[in-house]
Amino acid sequence: MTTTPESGTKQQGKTLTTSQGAPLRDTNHSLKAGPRGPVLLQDHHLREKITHFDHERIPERVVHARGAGAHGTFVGYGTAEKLSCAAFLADGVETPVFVRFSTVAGSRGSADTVRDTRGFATKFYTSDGVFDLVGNNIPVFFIQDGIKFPDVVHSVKPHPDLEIPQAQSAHDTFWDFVSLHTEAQAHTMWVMSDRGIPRSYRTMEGFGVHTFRLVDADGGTSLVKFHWKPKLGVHSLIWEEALLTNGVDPDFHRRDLAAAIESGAFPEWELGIQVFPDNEEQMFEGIDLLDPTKFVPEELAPVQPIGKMVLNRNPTNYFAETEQVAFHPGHLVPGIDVTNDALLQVRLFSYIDTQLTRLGGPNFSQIPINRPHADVNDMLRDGFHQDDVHEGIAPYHPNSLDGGCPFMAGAEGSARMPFIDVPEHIAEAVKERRNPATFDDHYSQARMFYRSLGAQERLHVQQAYSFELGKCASEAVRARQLQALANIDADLCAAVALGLGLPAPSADREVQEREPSPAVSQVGASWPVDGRVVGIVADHASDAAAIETVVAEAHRNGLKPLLVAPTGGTLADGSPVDRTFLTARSIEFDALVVLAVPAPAADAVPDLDGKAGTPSPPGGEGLDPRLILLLQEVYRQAKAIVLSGPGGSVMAGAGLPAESPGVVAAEPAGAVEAAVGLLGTHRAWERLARR
Ligand code: HDD
Repeated sequence: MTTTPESGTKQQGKTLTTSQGAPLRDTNHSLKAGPRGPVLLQDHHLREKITHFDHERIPERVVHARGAGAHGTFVGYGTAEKLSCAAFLADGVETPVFVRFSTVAGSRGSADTVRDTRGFATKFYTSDGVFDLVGNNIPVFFIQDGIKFPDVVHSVKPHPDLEIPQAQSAHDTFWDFVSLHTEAQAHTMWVMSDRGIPRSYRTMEGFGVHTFRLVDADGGTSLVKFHWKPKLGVHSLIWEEALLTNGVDPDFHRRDLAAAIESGAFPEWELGIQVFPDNEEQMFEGIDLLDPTKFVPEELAPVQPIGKMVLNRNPTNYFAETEQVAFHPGHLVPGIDVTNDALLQVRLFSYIDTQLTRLGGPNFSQIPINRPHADVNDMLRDGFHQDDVHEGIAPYHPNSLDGGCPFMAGAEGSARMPFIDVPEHIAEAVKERRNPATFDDHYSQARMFYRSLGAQERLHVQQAYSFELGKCASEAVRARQLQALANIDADLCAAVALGLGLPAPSADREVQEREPSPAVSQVGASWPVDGRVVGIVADHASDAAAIETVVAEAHRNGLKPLLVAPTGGTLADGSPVDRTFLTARSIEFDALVVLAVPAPAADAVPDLDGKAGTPSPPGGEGLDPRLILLLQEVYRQAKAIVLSGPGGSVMAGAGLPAESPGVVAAEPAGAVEAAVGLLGTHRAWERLARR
């Protein structure tokens, strides 16, 4: 990782100065009247240092405050050329990008693996200016109209009296809102599914959510929905992992993204579009394309790939890049336009407005991370934090004094292709505050999504609702949400009601049946394993050749090996121990290869995290209790376990069945191959189904 103390900075080998460049001799003592004080007001360096520090923080984002960013490249396939004249979508065109992933509800210092929607915002620095695709990892949104955004956000944020709970939806105000404002039910269903706790930013799909409009070179238009498809497939944590991770490594997603890039396992996504005719109805198969609480199943409109994004460089400075990056759904380029989706239209106002407070004025697009790579010749002037030294005397149009410049795109003298607002016929309309009738169905897609999941995933949804509602104090809120679940699926409602100890209500309305969409399930497919983490349990007596072989094979297969041993130090092959039994925890590993069965150390240092208190199952007396805990957790989390050499006997000692899906025996030479075979499906799903 780049954050080692040894890593260099531009200041290495340089002399410390004030912000004005004056060299300094001492930054450890303030200027005083004698060694015992008082401190003198004239100490400019002291005042500058403290004043700057006092103003180091800027307001965090009102939503999506916690995030991680990365640089990369997007390459167009040219497959969208017929539909859009956007230059960056043309065949082989390479465009630099910066991506910021985020959670929505939590503050900047909250944990990564809470149950929440994730942001997936991409800035394309195209030759025609910046295009921002500001999406989420869930294809539907809570609300249909942006005017409700403050309401939904206030409901999920901590209660205003004590600012509790942080980064959680499991509390009364959130469920009060979503049970009253039932258009939020579909999005909530996705968040209660495994999608709400991703394994990694690298294993998330991304969605533009809204319907956008593509414009071709002749002005022809089509409606599209944008999708990011991860090379590694969609993969989530299970709830136990998410909870443990919040405590063990709150930076889990940040670290995973940075470590993958650092190690060369560059995260990749394909950008794809679902295409619909741009007609007056703006409907597709009974789905209103302007309703952002609905998605169009891939089975009805396939996702057609139009380009590939690779993230290959970590930020150099978190604040300068990840914190100061400013996205805006209105940052569009010729060839891509918005639709009348009322959620999108309100966003067009909100994003620029919020930057004025967050980044301190109207010139935030001059901050390096926000600067377009295309030529900027605007007539915007002055304001706080103005970095440009504009020349000329006529920042107005038309002018004759600055040679009539800058020219209008498309006019004589300008080579640039203009952004054309699509001429759209607005039907004769009455000014009013209401939605079309097609927005009234709040349940059919929640039901369809739930019924499209695998049995294990449905169980997780039941558990998530039971947990979240179980944390609500108000019985009226719990009962009202149960009514919404009754309209979605009677079995789901019954399972949650059972957990809450409340009666399960019957549906109080007819809900339209929709065909299931198997594409939304994570169960069943197999994916590449790049950058996945394999823990190798060994001890100081383990065979050097076996360790060497497993580590080398892991690297060869693009996995990240971590050597786990009872204590630190160096193993027989000369490799340093990466994790001791004290510092290792199941959540860090996607698979475990057990090469040794270390006995409890007689002189073990008293174990501060209570791991030593794990009871030994019958037959496990000879095993280190911390290894038993590790195995039990990895087993419960349905991760691959490969038993090799002396490691073969360890399952019984940990009270676990040796014969189980996802548990295999292999020689050291074949151990990693066995793990890779199991890792492709992300989990031993059958093991979860057994419980
Ligand atoms: Fe938003 C940030 C995604 C609706 C108002 N939003 C923000 C970010 C993402 C999204 C990924 C973080 C960007 C970053 O990393 O800096 N937001 C969405 C999606 C939505 C959506 C996918 C619906 C489909 N948002 C939405 C509405 C409003 C906002 C309806 C307001 C009416 N969103 C904001 C904001 C934020 C923001 C307050 C906070 C920080 C920022 O913009 O720059 O303006």
